[in-house]
Amino acid sequence: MISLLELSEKLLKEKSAALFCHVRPDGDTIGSACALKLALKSKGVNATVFCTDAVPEKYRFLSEANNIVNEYSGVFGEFSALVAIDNAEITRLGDFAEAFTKHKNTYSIDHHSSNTRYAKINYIDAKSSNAENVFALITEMKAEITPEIANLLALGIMTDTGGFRHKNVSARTFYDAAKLVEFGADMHELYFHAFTRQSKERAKLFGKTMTDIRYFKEGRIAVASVLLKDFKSTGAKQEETEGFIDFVMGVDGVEVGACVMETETNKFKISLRSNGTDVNAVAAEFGGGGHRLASGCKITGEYEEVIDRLVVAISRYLAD
Ligand SMILES: [Mn+2]
Repeated sequence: MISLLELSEKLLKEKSAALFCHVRPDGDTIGSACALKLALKSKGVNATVFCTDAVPEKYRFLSEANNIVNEYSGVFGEFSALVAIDNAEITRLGDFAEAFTKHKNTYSIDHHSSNTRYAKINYIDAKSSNAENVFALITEMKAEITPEIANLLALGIMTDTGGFRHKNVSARTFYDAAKLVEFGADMHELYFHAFTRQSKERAKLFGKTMTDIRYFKEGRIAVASVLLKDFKSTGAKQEETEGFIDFVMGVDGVEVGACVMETETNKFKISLRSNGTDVNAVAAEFGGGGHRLASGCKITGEYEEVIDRLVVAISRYLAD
């Protein structure tokens, strides 16, 4: 793998860079891409952030998040470099994946251990968030860490660690967070927007979903389901299910939690969490992936059949 120093030197020699968030963007991909954009611009590299999907409402309090481009009719050949940020697989770039594949100078900066090394230059370090990788990179670039950049990076760390609650949190995570506070990150404001505030519609969907959690294997597996009809009856949006899975993991006795979301009729996007069981392996059985304790996949089929297949797969990896 390329070193941080080499990566920094190479990027700073670029004339311009298109940075790509992943589909259904989260705080980490948005925060780390926008932070890198600002740092590159401060060093004379023209940069723009792209994302196939719209930025969720809750991240729009960060002004830079509103500059992310969702649709582009131009040719990416205009950019000397294309950089994927927090994308474990090329398909995570959505509509921009094809342009990325065709470009001759591509980078990937990511923290997923499952990263498929689809770019020409890959910098993959399995930290708790990709924002920590970008923080290290910006520091290496000797770009000024403004309060705005600090806020964007802190958002990435905060959201990918579930508010410093996930098992991926280490002392290193807090060192980085502490440094970002020194650079001006406002943890209270970030936490409020990322985790506390919600729409009335989301509050309603949350209540309904948690009332109907299904338990399997003596309660060791918990499945929260959000079906199309639930979105319809509450008015909540799909992006608003973020955080549901963390609540499920707090139920006594639960070792593996799943949030099964119907995205189109009979198409389900599944988020998996565990406190030890290898859910990366479970997700891989359905063509998905992620981390050992947090992963995801997609399964197509009738709802009950999907639940059956999922529970059978999880059960195989549960400890005896
Ligand atoms: Mn991430």
